[in-house]
Amino acid sequence: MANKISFFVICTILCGISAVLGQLTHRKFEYKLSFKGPHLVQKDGTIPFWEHGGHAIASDESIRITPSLRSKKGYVWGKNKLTSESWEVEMTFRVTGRGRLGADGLAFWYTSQKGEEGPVFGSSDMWNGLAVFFDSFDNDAQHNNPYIMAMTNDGTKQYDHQTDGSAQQLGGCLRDFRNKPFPVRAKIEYHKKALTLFFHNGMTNNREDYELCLRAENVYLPAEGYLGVSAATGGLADDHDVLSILTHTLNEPSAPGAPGSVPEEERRKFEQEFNEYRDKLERAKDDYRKEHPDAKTDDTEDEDKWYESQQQRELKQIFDGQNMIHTVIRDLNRKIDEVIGRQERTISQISMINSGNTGQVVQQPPAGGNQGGQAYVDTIKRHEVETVIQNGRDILNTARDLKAMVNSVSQKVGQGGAAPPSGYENQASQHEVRDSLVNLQNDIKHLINKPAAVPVCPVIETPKCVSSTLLLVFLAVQTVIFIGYMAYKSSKEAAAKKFY
Ligand code: MAN
Ligand code: CA
Ligand code: CA
Repeated sequence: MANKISFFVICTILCGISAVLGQLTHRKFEYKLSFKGPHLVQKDGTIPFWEHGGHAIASDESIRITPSLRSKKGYVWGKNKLTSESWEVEMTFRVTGRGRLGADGLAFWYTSQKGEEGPVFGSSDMWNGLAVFFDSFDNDAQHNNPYIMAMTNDGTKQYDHQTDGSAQQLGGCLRDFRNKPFPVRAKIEYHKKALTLFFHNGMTNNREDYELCLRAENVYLPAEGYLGVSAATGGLADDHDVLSILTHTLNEPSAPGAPGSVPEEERRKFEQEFNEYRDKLERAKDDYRKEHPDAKTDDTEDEDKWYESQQQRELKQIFDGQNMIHTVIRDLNRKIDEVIGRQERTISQISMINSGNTGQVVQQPPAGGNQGGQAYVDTIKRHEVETVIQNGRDILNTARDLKAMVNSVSQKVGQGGAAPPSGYENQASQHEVRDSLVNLQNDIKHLINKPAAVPVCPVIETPKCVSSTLLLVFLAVQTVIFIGYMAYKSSKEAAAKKFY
């Protein structure tokens, strides 16, 4: 059912189009009378179907008819003749210059003979055919340039450059075509002996932004002609660049023998053939359906199955995008879970170590992979540091006491040498020394026992402790002095006994 409806719709549209076409002229692009970039020139610098000369320079994108240098003339001419009665030429170009004023302008030609380098915008005067001038410079000082004008010539008239040909024109319009943001365009249409000139001012890039510049009826141009463009500079100069020339011939479809028109008899024959083929196809389809009732219906009947709508496409894109976001978020979630797990494991290990080895410096690999980084160092706590410092102070004080005691012992030894003491004094001294030694012994014991209760000195810098070696040295010195003193005493006593 759907295909029948669409068939009727198509038929109706086709009938409508053919009815309209019956009234319209047939437009045919003439590639041999056109040029357009890119790749405008061939390797040898020539333009297919065109020839250029004078100061014209062809590049890939455009033909520079004149550079913006003084007194230059250039041109480009089609090699082939335009032979159609009606035609349309669209010329895209730029006229650019740094000065507020530029000169002299550019001309489009349709002439029975190709022009040569000459005085009229770079081409020959006394032409036979049509010229359209884009006259930049106001030679007659009428403040009416840049100006676009059409002028026909039967080969007898000389263009009046000094008056800008104002008395010779077929028609025209005052339009500025210099230094526009986009290329400017002119569409020259010659149809049914009427000349129409449209102009696009290059302020937009929209190809359709044409406005009417002139229209003239009963214009009789040569039946055949060459297309050309020329330009000239004088005391002032502009770059004159032509980007393209696109030529179409215009033919009446009803005209017998007109290219593109189909005779009525042939049209009927084609239509009949088309109907026969269409009926045949429908019959073949019906037969197939009867033979294969289980077969899937022809999908072509339901175009929706084959094509997705714009809305469906957008929804699909949104769905795909959201799917991607979802996947990424899921991955992130997984990674965060991993990291949290590792952190928890590490924290529990640290707290275990802390509770089991209080005050010890613990080296532990960090959680969450800090591979290659610094080793983890457990820090000693403040109260532990204070205990260590206090111990150091105690040791220092004890050492001072020890020193004082040693000093007093040595003093006493010195006194003994100078004047031998009495027996009572000797005994008191011996007691004193013994007491001191007992005190010293206790102190040392105290010192030895005390560090066992406090933390081991950490690796980090702490106040200096008195080492056990130093203590032993002190002890040894003390013992030697004591033994020496005792020996001295006993020798003195022996001497005294001898004396008594
Ligand atoms: C000079 C002459 C003129 C020309 C202007 C502008 O005055 O060469 O012919 O039109 O410069 O270029
Ligand atoms: Ca002029
Ligand atoms: Ca003027």
